[in-house]
Amino acid sequence: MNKLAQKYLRPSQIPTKACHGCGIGMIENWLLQAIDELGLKQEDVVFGTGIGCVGRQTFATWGGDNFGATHGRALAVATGLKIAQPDKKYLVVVGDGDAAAIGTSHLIHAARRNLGVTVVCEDNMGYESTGGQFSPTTPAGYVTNSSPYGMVEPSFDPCDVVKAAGATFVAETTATQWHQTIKIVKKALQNDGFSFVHVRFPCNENFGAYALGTRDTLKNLEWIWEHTQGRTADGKPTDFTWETGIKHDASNSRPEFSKILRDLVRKAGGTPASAALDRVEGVVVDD
Ligand SMILES: Cc1ncc(C[n+]2csc(CCOP(=O)(O)OP(=O)(O)O)c2C)c(N)n1
Ligand code: SF4
Repeated sequence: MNKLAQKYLRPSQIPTKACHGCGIGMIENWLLQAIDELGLKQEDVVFGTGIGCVGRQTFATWGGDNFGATHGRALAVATGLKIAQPDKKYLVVVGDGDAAAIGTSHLIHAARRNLGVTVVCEDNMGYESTGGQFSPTTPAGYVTNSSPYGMVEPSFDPCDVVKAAGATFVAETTATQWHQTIKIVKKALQNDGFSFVHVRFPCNENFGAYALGTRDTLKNLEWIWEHTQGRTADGKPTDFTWETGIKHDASNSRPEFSKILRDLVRKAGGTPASAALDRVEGVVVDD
């Protein structure tokens, strides 16, 4: 186990049950690096997960507080937690089937409210835990288990959607961009409001096998890298290009949602946080 895993994760949850060469563990390691470089401790961060491979492989791996929920609902849970414990950092990892499809309504409204969470959408370009069906981020024309003649729908960009909804930090990166990803996650976590980080990664088992015809990790990574560069390894233009990097940075430019609610409670003469929790026996909240 590496030093960061020892420092931050639960030994009983490591190694995960992810397929060989899956990018999920690599991205989790980079999240830990970002957390570590910011000097955050286990007790400073609450780790939330959606469902699917991304959720299942990372659920309860964090050594501090964890929660999990079905698609979209991790943000509903995070909203309650942020209101109750505003000083923690909330890191929520979800799949593309969550952020770009079944959970999108929660995502849009968390962005609109500028809820103080960092959502990392780990995008393997399909519903992989359920057998490799296409999702809204599957590139047009690519074969999946449920699109044997190629994906007929145009691709959907969750970054555009959360930016339009009001997210204060939006960035896109891939599992081939280690330094960039850590830098972006650090910036995302330093925003008091809603941060969205879209990270594409290889699912060798399904997307790789169906769309690219290979389960080889390096070939899958190379395909992603080529599409960030717009060129194949032998110099030909790729069929499309993903622009990566920070897409929108208005960090700390407008009030965070739970703060608005606390201010409102004060204005109404109440006591923030305890106002929401005073009917729950045994809960003591300092604000
Ligand atoms: C609200 C809701 N709808 C449907 C499901 C069923 N479901 C579980 S995993 C999954 C696919 C997940 O795809 P994605 O979010 O892309 O994650 P991946 O498995 O690819 O990492 C679905 C549809 C669910 N858990 N919750
Ligand atoms: S099915 Fe794909 S995304 Fe899921 S654990 Fe295996 S390689 Fe990773």
